[in-house]
Amino acid sequence: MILFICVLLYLLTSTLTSKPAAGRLQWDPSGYVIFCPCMGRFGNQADHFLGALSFAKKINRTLVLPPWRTYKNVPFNDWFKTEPLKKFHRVVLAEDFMAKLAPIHWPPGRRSGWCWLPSNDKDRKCAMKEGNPFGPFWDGLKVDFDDYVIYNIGYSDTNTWQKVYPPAKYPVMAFKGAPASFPVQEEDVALHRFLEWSDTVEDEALGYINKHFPGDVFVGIHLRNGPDWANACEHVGEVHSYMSSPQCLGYSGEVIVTGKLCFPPKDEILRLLKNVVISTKAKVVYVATDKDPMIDEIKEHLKKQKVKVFHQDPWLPQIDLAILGMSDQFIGNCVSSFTAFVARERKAKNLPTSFWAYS
Ligand code: GFB
Repeated sequence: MILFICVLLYLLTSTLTSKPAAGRLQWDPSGYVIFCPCMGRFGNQADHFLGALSFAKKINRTLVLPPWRTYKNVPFNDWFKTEPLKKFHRVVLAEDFMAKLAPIHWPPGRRSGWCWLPSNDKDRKCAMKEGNPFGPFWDGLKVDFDDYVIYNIGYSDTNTWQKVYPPAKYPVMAFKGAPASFPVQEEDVALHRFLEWSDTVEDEALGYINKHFPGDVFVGIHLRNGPDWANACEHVGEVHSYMSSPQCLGYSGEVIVTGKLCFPPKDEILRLLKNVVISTKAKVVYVATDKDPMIDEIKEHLKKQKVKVFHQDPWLPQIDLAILGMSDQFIGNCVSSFTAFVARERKAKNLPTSFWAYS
């Protein structure tokens, strides 16, 4: 009898002190999508992320939120909140997935890497971890692959994905790259409203604004003018779509991408900026750039308008992005996905954006 009471008491107290079910991660029988954001830098990765989010929703699998990739893996929630994404679809942080779910449901020995390869490719091997950033990305999550799945289905053909790869047989789709196209598809642009900056990024951006120009109307500009960009713009030629150009030229590809749109000349930058400063009655210009902030030229050209010009080289490019997103008017580079990130965020908040050499 005493033993029975002791067991009963133990069971009762352990139930009362255990964590609530809501805090535990439950395995999703509908399966998971995880991918390496391995193409390009942050702007490219963000485009791909939105496409992957849309894909995961369409095939009804939980999206594992991958770390962003710089020279290292940066946990997704260092830069973005996870809760707003859950209003759109089921998501779980990669670090939680690996720590709590993978050891039981996707253990070593049962991990396949997924690669798209053309059907006529004779050497059909999926080199999931070959090269940088592929190897370091998966190493960061402590994932090795035992096998691979080669597919040849387009990401928009979601019915086929569900039919061919049922979750009971394929619980985790671990893609070598994002299951999405670049740039982000037109219908997925609006998903950006679920991407909200983490408190760390937002506080730092607001902290800068409040310290340097609190309450002032300000124009944010993005000058993408480093040597890699100059080089990329040399290849524009006579194309109808180049990198993120659909964000201003549209997705139908009717208009040609000009060299000026890609690498706007300084006189165009000064001309448009002056017009915008005058029309918005801005007191401040905030310059974000990867190379030349044109501070002296801007100050000289806007002498009469008496604007103050600010530029920092923040330790995180995301601080520039967040500040640009908060500006009263933003002017960016139509071909750059760094600009595209800001433009999408502003569209979601109903804030205006203009592009250099585009009217
Ligand atoms: O973001 P992203 O993919 O945009 O890559 P693009 C550009 C990177 O350059 C950013 C830095 O992620 C930043 O690290 N950068 C560019 C900036 N502009 C700024 C800025 O205003 N402020 C700060 N702080 N950093 C593509 C690349 O870049 O350009 C491709 O993703 C390729 O890999 C292509 O290099 C030519 O779409 O502009």
